[in-house]
This record gives sequence, structure tokens and C-alpha cells, in this order.
Amino acid sequence: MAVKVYGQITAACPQRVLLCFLEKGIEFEVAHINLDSFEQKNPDFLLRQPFGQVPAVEDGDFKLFESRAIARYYAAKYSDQGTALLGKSLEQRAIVDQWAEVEAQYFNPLVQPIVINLVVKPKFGYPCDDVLVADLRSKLEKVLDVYETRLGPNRYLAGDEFTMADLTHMPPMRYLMDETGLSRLVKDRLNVNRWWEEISARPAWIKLMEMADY
Ligand SMILES: N[C@@H](CCC(=O)N[C@@H](CS)C(=O)NCC(=O)O)C(=O)O
Repeated sequence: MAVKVYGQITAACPQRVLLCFLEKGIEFEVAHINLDSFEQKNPDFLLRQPFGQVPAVEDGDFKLFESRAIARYYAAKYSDQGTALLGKSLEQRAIVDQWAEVEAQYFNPLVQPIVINLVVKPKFGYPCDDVLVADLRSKLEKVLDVYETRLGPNRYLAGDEFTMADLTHMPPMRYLMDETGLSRLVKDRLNVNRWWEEISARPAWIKLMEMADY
């Protein structure tokens, strides 16, 4: 039975889950939730995601929200199928988790408000907070410098293999690259750029981009 993903196919957080499903070859269907309406805040949806955000999934009787938790759960459940995303040994798993946490704790908290200010607010007629964006940008430069060092001797963030640590970065990274006008932050860093070009050429990502049809 296909896993039902509640969300919007163009939004970064549902994409994290969909990309995991595509890498693993897990069947899914998307139940579109309109982010601009009350749909997300209605009591039925709040039973699925109590903060009124997307994604949430339904898999028979099993329900789950939080994109990173969903992706990890399915990567573990289907460990024998598709791309191995979680690392093989206990130590490799810890390194995958470490770099996945870097995305959640350092990268995304800077990229998300940059995207909100430079992309989302203008769409709805609100002014961008330029002072905030400048501060976030300079903090992001420092985070990307760490990635540049890491990705010198390492093909991927967790080592030689593409894993959840790379996957979890991809949807917010696309927003940064394609929609904010700040792609130079990546392009000017040789190793980060090489990494982004390699992971964004993966068939699962290309398929997701076709589905999102930006
Ligand atoms: N930590 C949550 C964040 C979810 C989140 O921020 N979702 C965004 C889309 S990427 C959303 O629902 N935005 C609309 C809103 O907050 O009203 C997750 O990873 O699932």
C-alpha cells in the first residue's frame, strides 16, 4: 500500500520525505495541502500534525510527522531496499547522524529564514528584513566554510557514500541555489559546489524536480 504524504510537492520539508521515498523505491501518493489556506490549521489536519505544518504521513494505521523523523523511519524500515542511507556500522551511523544534525541545527536554521525573507515574504507583499538577511548570510558563510573543509577529503558529508546526511540538505539547498540569488555562496566553494553538482545529478532528485515542476 502506498504511503500517503500530506504536503505540497514544491515545499522543502515534504520534499525531504519524497526524496527519501524515491531513493528507497517506496511507493507513495501525495495528498496536496494548500499552505496558503486554513486547510493546514483545520482540526482534522492538526490531528496529523499538531503544529499545522507539512509534511505528515499515513501508512495504514501508522501516522508520523516531522520530515527528518519520517525519512529516518523509512530508511530504517526499508534498509534492504534502494539506496542505503543510514550507514552500516554503529560508527558510520553516528557520523551520518552527526552531519544530518548539522543540517537541522546549523544549516537549515540559517537557510530557512533567508528563504522566507528573500522568497516568501516578497511573494505575499511583505518587506524583506535586509539587516537580518545580511547577518544570516555571514553566519551561513561560516557554516559553508566548515562544509568546504569536510568535503575536501570526503566525497559526501558522511564519507564515501551518499547518505541521509546529504539527502536532508537537498531541498533547502535547492531553495538557496535557485531562488534566493545567493548561489555564489556554494559556487565559490570548490568542494561544496562539486558535492552539490554530484548529489543534484542523482536520478531520484531529478525525478523529484520533474514532479515539482518549478
Ligand atoms: N520541523 C518540521 C518543519 C515543517 C515546516 O516548516 N513545514 C513548512 C513547509 S517546509 C510549512 O508547513 N510551512 C507552512 C507553515 O508553517 O504554515 C519538519 O521538518 O517537518
